[in-house]
Amino acid sequence: MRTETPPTIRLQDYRPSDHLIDTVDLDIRLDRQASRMTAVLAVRPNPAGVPIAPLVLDGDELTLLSLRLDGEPLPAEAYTATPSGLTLHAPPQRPFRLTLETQVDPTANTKLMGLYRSSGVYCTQCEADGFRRITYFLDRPDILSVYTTRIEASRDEAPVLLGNGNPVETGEVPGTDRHYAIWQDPHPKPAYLFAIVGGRLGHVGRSFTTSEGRAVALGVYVEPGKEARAEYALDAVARSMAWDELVFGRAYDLDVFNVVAVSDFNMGAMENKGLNIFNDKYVLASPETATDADYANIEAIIAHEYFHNWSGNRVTCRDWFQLCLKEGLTVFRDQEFSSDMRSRAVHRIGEVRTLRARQFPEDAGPLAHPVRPKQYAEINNFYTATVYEKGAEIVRMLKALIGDSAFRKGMDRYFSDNDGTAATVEDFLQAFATETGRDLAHFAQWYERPGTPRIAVSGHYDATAKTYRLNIRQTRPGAGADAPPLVIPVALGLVGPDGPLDVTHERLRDGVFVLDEAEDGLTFENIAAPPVPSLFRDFSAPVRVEIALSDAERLTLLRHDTDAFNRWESAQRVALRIVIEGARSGSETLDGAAGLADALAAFVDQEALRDPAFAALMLALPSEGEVAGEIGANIDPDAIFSARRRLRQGIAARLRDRLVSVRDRLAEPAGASFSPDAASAGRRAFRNAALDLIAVADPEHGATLAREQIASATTMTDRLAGLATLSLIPGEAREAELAAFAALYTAEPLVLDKWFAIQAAIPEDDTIARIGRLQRHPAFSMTNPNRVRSLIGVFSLANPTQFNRPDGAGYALVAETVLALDKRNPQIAARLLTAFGSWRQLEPVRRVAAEGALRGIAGAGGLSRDVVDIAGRSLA
Ligand code: 0A1
Ligand code: ZN
Repeated sequence: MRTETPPTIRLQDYRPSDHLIDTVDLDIRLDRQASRMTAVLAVRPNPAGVPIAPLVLDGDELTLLSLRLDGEPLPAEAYTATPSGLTLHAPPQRPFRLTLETQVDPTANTKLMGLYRSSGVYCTQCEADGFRRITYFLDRPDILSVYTTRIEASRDEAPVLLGNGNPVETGEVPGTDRHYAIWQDPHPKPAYLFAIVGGRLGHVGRSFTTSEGRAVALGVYVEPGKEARAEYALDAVARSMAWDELVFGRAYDLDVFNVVAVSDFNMGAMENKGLNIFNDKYVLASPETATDADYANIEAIIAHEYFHNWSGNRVTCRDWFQLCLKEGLTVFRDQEFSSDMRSRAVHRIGEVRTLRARQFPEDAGPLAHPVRPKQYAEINNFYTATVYEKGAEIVRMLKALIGDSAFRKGMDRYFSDNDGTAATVEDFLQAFATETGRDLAHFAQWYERPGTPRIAVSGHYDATAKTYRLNIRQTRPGAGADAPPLVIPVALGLVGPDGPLDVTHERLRDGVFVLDEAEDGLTFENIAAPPVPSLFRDFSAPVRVEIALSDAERLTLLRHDTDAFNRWESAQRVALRIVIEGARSGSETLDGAAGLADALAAFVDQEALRDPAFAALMLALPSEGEVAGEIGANIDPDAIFSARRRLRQGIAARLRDRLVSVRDRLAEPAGASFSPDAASAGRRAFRNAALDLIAVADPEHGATLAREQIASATTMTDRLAGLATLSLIPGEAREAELAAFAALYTAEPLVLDKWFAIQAAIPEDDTIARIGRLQRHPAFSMTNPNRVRSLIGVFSLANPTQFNRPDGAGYALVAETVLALDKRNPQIAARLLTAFGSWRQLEPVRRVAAEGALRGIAGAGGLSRDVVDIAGRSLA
C-alpha cells in the first residue's frame, strides 16, 4: 500500500515494448493457499524496440520460486526480483525461453484480481493488470501471445477445469487424487484476456453451428443445483452469436465458448477468450428470483461479453488509453442487439436515462475525462460511464453521419485491417475514412474533450415569408477558446399544430443536419403556421439542448411527434422545468403541473394498452439526480425531493382512476406461463408504474394493493415492485412485509441484494440507522462486492436526500465504508468513493460536510492507489 501521489502514465509517452512474447506455456497447480505457476515465456527482442534493453517484467504481490533462461538457472546478479517486478539486466539479444516459477495464495486474494477463490471456486480476473498477480509478465495489451495452459487440481475440489481456447487433453496425475486439463488458444491475445476456472460447478450446454460451419459447444457453468437458472443466459449466448453473424458478419472462432458464474466479482463480467467469467447476478435467472430488468441485463451483458470476441479480442487495444476502442464499440453493439431483441424506442430511452444518470454528472464534475483519457494514475478507475456510454454514443454518431451502409463497410474494414493486432482510435476512424473518402480528423475531437456540449437553439417564424429559421450554436464547458467546434449530428424535424410536417432541406440528409461550426442554421420554406422543432431525434448526440419552448409547444411534440424518443423527452422537459422552479420557489402550487397531468392522462388513454412499456417510461419523472444536474449549482437535494414529490402527487391524483382501470386490464391472465419477453415485461412495467402512482395518490389504497400484489405475485418483478411501493409508505405493514420477504429468501443472496437495495433507497431520516442494522444482518458481507453495492452503493447513488444529509451522517457512512473496504478491495472502495463526485455543486452546508468527508479519506494513511487517485482528483 502506498499513500504518496501515484505516478502518472501518459498517452504521449507510449512506446512499443523492447521485447515480445510469442508463446506462453503455463502449468498451474491449484492449491488453496499455495498455488504454483510455472510459466515458459518465448521472448524475443522487438525489432521496433530499443536494441540493448533490460527486460522488465511486471509483478504484483508475487513470490518468485525459481527462474531459468533456456533451461539454465540464472546467477543472482543477472536479475532483480521483487513482489512487484522482475528485471533481467542484460537479456540475450536473440529469442530465448524464460521459465518462471511463482507462488500465490488465492484464498488471501481479497482484491479479486489475479487468481482468487469465490465460494470455493478458483477463478481469475486479469483485466486490466491482474495477470501480473499470477506470473511476471509484460502485462500490457500490445503484447500478444499464443497461450497453452495446463491446469491441475484435486479432482474432489475442482472436478471442472476450464481455460482459454480449445480443450486438448485431460487426465489423472498418477498416484495422487489430482487431475489436469490442457487448453490451447490458437489466437494470439494480450494477458488481460487470460483466464482459468477450477471448481465444483453445474453446467448446461448446447451446440451452435456458425455461418462458417463450425460446431461450437456452448456451456454455462453455475453453482451446482442452479443449472435451470442458467438456461436463459445460454439462450442469450446463442442469440448473440447469430446476431453478430447477421448484423456485423462476425462468426465465432473456437470450438467451445464457456461462461462461468461466480459470486464474488468486481464488475459485471469479463470477456476472457472463449471463457467469459461473470458476476452470477448477470447469469442466474428464474421467474421466482429475477426481475424483468435482471433478464434484460443478463441478455445485454451476455451479448456484450460475447461481442468482445471481435471488438476487443480479435482486435484489441494498443494501450489502456484506447479502452473506449473496445468498450464504446462493444456497448454500441450490445445496445443495437438489445434494441433488435426488444423495443428499439424503449431501449433507446433507457440508454439515454443511463447516460444522463451516470455519464452527465461524471462529465460535469472533478472526475470528468475525455472518452480517450490522456493520462491516468490507476487504470482500473477508468472503467467509467464516459469511456463506456459516451464512447458508445460516439460510435452511434459516426453511424448517423456516414449512414448505415457506409458504417457497415467501415466496420468490416476495421475488423479485416486490424485483425490480430492491438489497435488505436485512429485505426478505427481510419477504416471509416478509407471507406467513405471523408476526413474524420475533425470528428475525432469527440474522443479528446471532456464535458457535455451545450447546444443553444432558437427558432424564428416569419409569417409573411412563410419561413422558419433555426439557429443552432454549440458551446462546450471547459473547452479552451482555440478548441475547434465538434461535429454534431442533429436529427431534426418540424411538427405543426396538427401533426408532423413533411419538410425537406438541402442540408438535411436522412433527417440529419450536421453542425460542425460554432454556429450555423437553416431556413425552411413554405411553412404555413408556426411549427415546433423536434431536435436531436432519437438523442442523436450526447449534448444538453437549450431552447425556449413553452410547455404547450413541448406537449405538442408529446402528442404529435413521429419520434418516440422526443415524445418522451418533451414530457420530461416539462417535468424538469416544473420541478426546478418548484425547488427554487418552494411553493406548494406548481405552475404547469395540471397541464402536464392532462397531457399524460390523454397519453395513457391513447397508448397504455397499445405500448405499455413506453407508457411506463412516460410516467417516470426525471430522477432527483437529473434535476440536480440541470440545476448545476447550489443544489439542495431536499428542495428537489419535495418539489418532485409535489409534482408526482399532482399527476397521481389526476391519473389515479385510469391507472386503476388500465392496471386491471393489463393483469396477467390467470394461469398464464411466465415469459421474460419485452411485451410481457412491458405490461408488468406499466402495472407497477401505475401501482407506484396510485400509492402516491392514496397511500392507504396503494399499501393494500401492494400487499395484495406481494401475496399473489408469480414473478419476482411483481413481488419486488409491490415491496418497493410499500417501502415508501412508513408503517407496520412495510416492516412486516420486509421481514417476510427476507424470511422467504434467506438462501438467495441475489434476491436479498434487492431487499438491501430497496431499504437503502428509503428517503427517510431513519435510513442510516436501518443501514447500520442491515450491515449486521447475516446475509450482509463487506467482502462480497454485490452486497456492498446493494446496500452502500445504492444508498450513495439512489438516495440523494439521505446521502446528502446536511448533518453529514450520510457522507460519514460512505466514507467509513470506503476506508474499511480499501484494505481488502481497493477497486470497490474507489468506485464507491466516486459518489462524492458532485460535491462542489451542493449548497454550502452540504458542500462543507462532503468536502470534510473527502478530506478525511484523503488524509488517512495506508490508502490504495485506487482511492488516492479518486480522492485526489475529486478534491483537485
Ligand atoms: N472488460 C469488461 C469489464 C471489466 C473490467 C475490469 C474488470 O476487473 C475487475 C472486470 C471486468 C467488460 O467490459 O465487460
Ligand atoms: Zn466491455
